[in-house]
Amino acid sequence: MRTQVGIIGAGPAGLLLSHLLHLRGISSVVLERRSRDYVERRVRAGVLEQGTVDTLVEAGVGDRMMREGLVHHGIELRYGGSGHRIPFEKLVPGRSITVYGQQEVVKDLIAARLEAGGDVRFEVEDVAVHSLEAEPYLTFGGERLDCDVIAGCDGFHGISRPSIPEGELTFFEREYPFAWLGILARVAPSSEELIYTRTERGFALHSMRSPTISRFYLQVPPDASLDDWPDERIWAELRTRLESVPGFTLSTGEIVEKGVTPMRSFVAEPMQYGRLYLAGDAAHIVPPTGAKGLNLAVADVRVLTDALDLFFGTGSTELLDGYSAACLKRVWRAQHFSWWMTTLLHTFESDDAYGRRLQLSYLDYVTSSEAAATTLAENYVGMPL
Ligand code: RFL
Ligand code: PHB
Repeated sequence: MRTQVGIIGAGPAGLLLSHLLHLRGISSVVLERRSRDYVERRVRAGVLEQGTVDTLVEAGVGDRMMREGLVHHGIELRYGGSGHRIPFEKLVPGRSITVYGQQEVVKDLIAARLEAGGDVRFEVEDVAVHSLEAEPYLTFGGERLDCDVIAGCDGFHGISRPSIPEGELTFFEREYPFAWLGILARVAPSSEELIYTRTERGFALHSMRSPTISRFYLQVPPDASLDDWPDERIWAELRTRLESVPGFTLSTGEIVEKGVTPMRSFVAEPMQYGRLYLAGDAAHIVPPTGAKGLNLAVADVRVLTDALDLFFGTGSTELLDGYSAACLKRVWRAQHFSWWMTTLLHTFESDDAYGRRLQLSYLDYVTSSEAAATTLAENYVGMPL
């Protein structure tokens, strides 16, 4: 078997890359370890930057998102007994975010790939990469796929990054002493916009998926087990943290999904080796507080598509050679923003009284100074692509 680009992973990065390449007349095969049903049900991100929305619309896969996505023009920061709105329409005019589940993006992309006759293979076993320096190929389940280029879009736990010889990559990493417990519930959102809450008991986030489905996250200890979090305890804790301002009542409902996510910052540099190019979570991870992971994956894929287009069109490797450097500028901005939002809003056990005062001082600054609020707003809606 032969294709131009062998893509490992059918997450947002791999699927979007395959679709964008198809639009430029470049062939690809996507190899995914899990089943189609599994990847379409995996509940993850929900906030799409303007640039992500524009990319999906331009690629012709944005129709359902435009119908069902919720456009938001602000978020609330809640702490110290009051709520403060960060108004995007005033601070970053013309830019907004769209709340639309990552698994809906994945469903739309899979449908578009299959409709166009794309080759997306699910439940593929033992994917391995070979001969990365010269004529690369992939093997899987006893088969061999020759290609010109391999795209490692297989997420943080994939095989692409670890296949790069030791010493070729530098890793930058930070772990956080907490995790997020996330739930999806059949209940109308109690707020029109997202609420990021800092309390002395920890962080809480009120998000949503639709007018009838809400999404919530709680800061929990890093080793938290779902067994310790029956539904009643989750609602009680969400109530305590989110009902920290007068007049706000949290509506509760049936919990339909629960999960615990560790929090990590990670970057591998460079994001390429020989003919292998890493994109999305395979190359970098951010804690979800800044809502940047999916958006970074989309930005990487845009850069890679242009580079591959030039390569297959003219034979020039100029853009491919600069792929990692081009992506890492945006990656590091998002790394800083995500780290900053995380340290601003979570409680750290190691925090002394001094550390807490610093946090509250910065929250006061961000919610009272237009300059500081604009910094938050322009990063949150996404720096221009
Ligand atoms: P993915 O989505 O992890 O997809 C990788 C795919 O590769 C497959 N795979 C393999 N396939 C073949 N062979 C192997 N050996 C393989 N190993 C792995 C996997 O099965 C999978 O299908 O990576 P991708 O495409 O780079 O996309 C990245 C995003 O998924 C991720 O950054 C976001 O979900 C992060 N994230 C958020 N990002 C946002 O932009 N906004 C948000 O609001 C947001 N919230 C979140 C998040 C992530 C979360 N979790 C659970 C990590 C909230 C949470 C709770
Ligand atoms: C989500 O809706 O899943 C979500 C929203 C904002 C975040 C993280 C996750 O910062």
